[in-house]
Amino acid sequence: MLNLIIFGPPGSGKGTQSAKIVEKYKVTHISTGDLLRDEMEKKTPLGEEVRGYIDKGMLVPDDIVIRELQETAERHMDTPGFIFDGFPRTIVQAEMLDKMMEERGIPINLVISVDVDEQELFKRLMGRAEDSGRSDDNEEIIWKRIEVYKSQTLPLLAYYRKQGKVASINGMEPVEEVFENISHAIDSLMAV
Ligand code: B4P
Repeated sequence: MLNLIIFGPPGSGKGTQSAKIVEKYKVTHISTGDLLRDEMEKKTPLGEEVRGYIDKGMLVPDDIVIRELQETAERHMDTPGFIFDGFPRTIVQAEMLDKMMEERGIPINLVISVDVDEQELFKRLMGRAEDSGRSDDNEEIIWKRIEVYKSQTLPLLAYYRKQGKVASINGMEPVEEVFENISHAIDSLMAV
């Protein structure tokens, strides 16, 4: 099984690259951002609770995100692999994911870390704001999301570096070049 995490700040291209990885490697895409936005669209009590965090650029509490993730992953255990997009975002989430995957004998193989500088992140997300309709794509909240990433999510890189699983990719290049470099990292892993 090929189990990947795509890791990076908001606007680094995680969603964009995940779609291409799914097409090429036939893994199952799980984006916690998408799962949470689905809940918001359904306007369920859970969706309204989630909106309170996302609209402020804050992380949704671990227990909610972990439950969503586990339920979705359980439904796809017959897959040739997973790409986790936007998950984990905290150490608690990472430890839970490691436990879930190791218990099944299907550990995470590779963490693809996509690096993009802050000004470029802001530019991309403001560009997307024009047609995304996403309530968290606006100037004030974009900066807040970048701050939250730096304080709560970035420390995870050290967690995965200790496990020797991180491939750093320059996300400043055009989409196709970023994908070529990601493919190279995955192919090298599969050749071992
Ligand atoms: P996400 O849905 O994960 O949103 P995101 O970080 O903004 O990334 P996304 O994948 O959408 O954008 P991408 O970089 O592909 O999370 C949203 C919110 O949900 C979080 O703030 C949080 O509140 C909550 N949440 C989600 N998961 C959570 C968790 N695990 N725990 C707690 N809370 C959680 O693309 C951005 C733009 O860049 C696009 O317009 C794209 O076209 C462009 N782009 C991409 N690659 C490019 C390139 N190489 N060159 C130029 N432009 C590029």
